[in-house]
Amino acid sequence: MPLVSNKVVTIERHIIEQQERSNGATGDFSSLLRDLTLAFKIINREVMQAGLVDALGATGTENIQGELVQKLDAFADTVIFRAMDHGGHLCAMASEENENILPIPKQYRCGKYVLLFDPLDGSSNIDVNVSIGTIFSILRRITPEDIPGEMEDFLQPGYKQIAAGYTIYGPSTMLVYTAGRGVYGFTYDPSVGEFILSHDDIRIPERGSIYSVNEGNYHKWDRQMQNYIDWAKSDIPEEDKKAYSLRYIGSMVADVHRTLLYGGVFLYPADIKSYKGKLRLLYEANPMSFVVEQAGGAAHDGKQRVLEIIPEKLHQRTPLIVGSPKNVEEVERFLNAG
Ligand code: FBP
Repeated sequence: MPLVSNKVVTIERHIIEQQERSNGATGDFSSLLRDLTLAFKIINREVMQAGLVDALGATGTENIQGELVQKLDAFADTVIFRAMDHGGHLCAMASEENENILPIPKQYRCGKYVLLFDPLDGSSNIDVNVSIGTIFSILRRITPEDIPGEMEDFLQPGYKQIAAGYTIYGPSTMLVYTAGRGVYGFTYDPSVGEFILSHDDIRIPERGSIYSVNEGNYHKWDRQMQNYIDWAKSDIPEEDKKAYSLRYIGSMVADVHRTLLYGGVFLYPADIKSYKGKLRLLYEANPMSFVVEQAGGAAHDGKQRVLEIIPEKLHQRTPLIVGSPKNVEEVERFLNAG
């Protein structure tokens, strides 16, 4: 089988090359990402054999979101923490599964970055073998160095992210990341245990004909959002518009990954039940918005650019409209119509 890329580049090599291009890089950041990649490989191994080992189902405990914690979610949460707590790069971490920020154990040095992560996104799909993923976001701390990280290090607007991305555990396992200079995709080759560059400098199509939303919530949306969805799925000859196709996996990582490659729009709007939307700003919306914007796309909450939202709480939620610039514009047009 011929190779897609004319050069075999591992993610570690790619990160170092990117760092070499950025002035003043210390290698600290590349080894941080290297440690994170190891965690993804361990989680991947567990996900791939989940049906064979006792990794499916729930732990019986509830997380801060009021959701039943899935065994694989708890496993991924622990693996990431353990892979990242002793490298000396981080001063604290925060995860969807934990109410408070996670301090670095006292025996380890505190570094200049904070890591936010959703250990396993799409948890409702874990037991039915549908694509799921891990999402991460990295910020530079704003509190003085060498002391434990604090809440304010996490409550920074999304445009301050220095890197973000996700790993999708699907038919193949891929890691997609940005460090603010474009978006790159790496496919995991278990036979050599490496993430290899397979999608160089990903650019989202300007416009797509796919919309992705849980239409089961239609009757909980406001009129403007209903109008957009009615328009999206209509043939309108006078506008030379064909009906868009609906695709919804129910794992944001997978739905946004498809949107990144095929174009279109993914939406999780606010509704009368969740008036702030469902998705979490800091470790779901911000990292995915940074990736999509870096690929030429757009991400809004219906009023403003997601990456400009000033966070107030660690687990705050936000409505999300993310995808091709032309499609996000269309949604905004309907939302701003009287
Ligand atoms: P978690 O699985 O990490 O809690 O994420 C939330 C999520 O599963 C997203 O991945 C997905 O887009 C959304 O919730 C699905 O929600 P719904 O079932 O309401 O459509």
